[in-house]
Amino acid sequence: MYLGIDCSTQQLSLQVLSVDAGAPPRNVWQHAVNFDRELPHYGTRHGVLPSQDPSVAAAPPAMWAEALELGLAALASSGLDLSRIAAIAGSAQQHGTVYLDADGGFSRAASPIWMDTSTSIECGEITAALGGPDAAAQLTGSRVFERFAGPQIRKFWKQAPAAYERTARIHLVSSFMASLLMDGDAPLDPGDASGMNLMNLRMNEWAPRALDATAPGLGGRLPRIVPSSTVIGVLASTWRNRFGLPPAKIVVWSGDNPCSLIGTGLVEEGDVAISLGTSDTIFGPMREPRVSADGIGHVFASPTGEFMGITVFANGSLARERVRDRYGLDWEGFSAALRSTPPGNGGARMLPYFVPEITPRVPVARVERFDLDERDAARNVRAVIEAQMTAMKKYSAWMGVEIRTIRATGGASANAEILKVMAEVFGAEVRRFTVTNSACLGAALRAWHADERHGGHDLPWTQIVRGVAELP
Ligand code: ADP
Ligand code: XUL
Repeated sequence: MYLGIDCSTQQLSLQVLSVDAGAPPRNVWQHAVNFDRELPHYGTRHGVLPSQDPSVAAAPPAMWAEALELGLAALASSGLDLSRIAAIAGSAQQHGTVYLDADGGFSRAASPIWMDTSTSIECGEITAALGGPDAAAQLTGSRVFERFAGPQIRKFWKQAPAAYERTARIHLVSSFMASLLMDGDAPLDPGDASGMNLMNLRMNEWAPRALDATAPGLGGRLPRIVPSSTVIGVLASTWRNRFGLPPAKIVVWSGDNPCSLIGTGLVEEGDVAISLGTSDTIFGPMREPRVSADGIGHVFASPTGEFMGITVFANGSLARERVRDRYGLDWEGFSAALRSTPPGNGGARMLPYFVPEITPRVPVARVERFDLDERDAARNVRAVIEAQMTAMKKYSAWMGVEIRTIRATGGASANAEILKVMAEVFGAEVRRFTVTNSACLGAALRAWHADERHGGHDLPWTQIVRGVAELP
């Protein structure tokens, strides 16, 4: 059995796959720990700490650690034969940084996360030092973006130099969580490390020029980078003793988007997937790193050893929920509104930037309506969805993939009416995955792949995803 864990913006999910000879893996158990509801003492809203400054978004890393305890406690009482768990891999929201001192305590209490947009000045400084936006993108796979780890680290060094000095290790959420499992110092995989503006994308190693452009003495504070299929340790005895868990192998964690690539079965260039989660993302595999010429989107390393193109939208589920709540609807009412309005919405349109937007870059939240009456609930519902889908189509063209089929995943992919608008806007077939949490599934599949590899069997990725992360 293989355990996948996904530490996302709003919750920690766990999933166990059972792999029996000759048959595709079966999902035998799953569980989720919602941060706001189950860990209310941290005071987060949608997993984020309230902030006076709308450009600042942070979360308490201690909350993620406590969620891991709750998740493993649930696993302990699942009734599964835990001794069968051979390996554990994980997925985490990308870009968030965790700062530890030499004793393993937090040298920064709150971790900036991917929704933070407060580092425009640092982005400019790093870009200039790297020789301009295109040079930065060619080196790291992306122009310098506010939420990426590099600019966030630079801001911390500038604003709190003493605390930076005290920091012995700067983890991403993924390597922080893996460190907790093995009670050690976990490395990063290239997929998550490509969300930092610090890694040489073609070499999968830290880029000295980018480190120098970011903060002094940074190289010694970063984890190592190891291939995505690496076994990095075993489950620490503290967890084994507390929860009756076996000495399972710990596989290096990755970002939620690289894990989703595997969890949607996208192991060869061709199709794309759209994840409608807290953020909306559109992504697909790439054999070669074709960096976006117009600075939209990113190229990340894929867990398969190749690459992935991705464009990220901050106004995903939270924007849909804002419109839903504004008109006192539930998801059923939201769907009914989509059914009752025509494609094109009779010309009524919305720019739905309820929070600062990543794609296109909108630094200050603002919502605008065109030929759209704010009191008209149904048209507002259609306007937000059509705006999201139109932006996704426009800003994914750089990936150069002819989109014929879209694999839909994420919480909102449960909504058939939203997927209908997606199909209309893209002029493509949209296929819903039965698994909505493809990041967690992808993590569990990565655990299987790495375990086989560790045992000397290099299973092809097409075999890993067959029958479980495939289109029905
Ligand atoms: P994350 O990116 O944090 O992992 P999920 O992929 O789990 O998020 O998606 C959670 C979101 O899914 C919720 O915030 C909610 O807005 C949305 N959601 C759940 N059910 C529906 C539905 N029927 N229609 C639209 N959105 C939904
Ligand atoms: C990716 C991104 C988000 C986070 C949170 O670049 O910012 O998708 O990974 O899910």
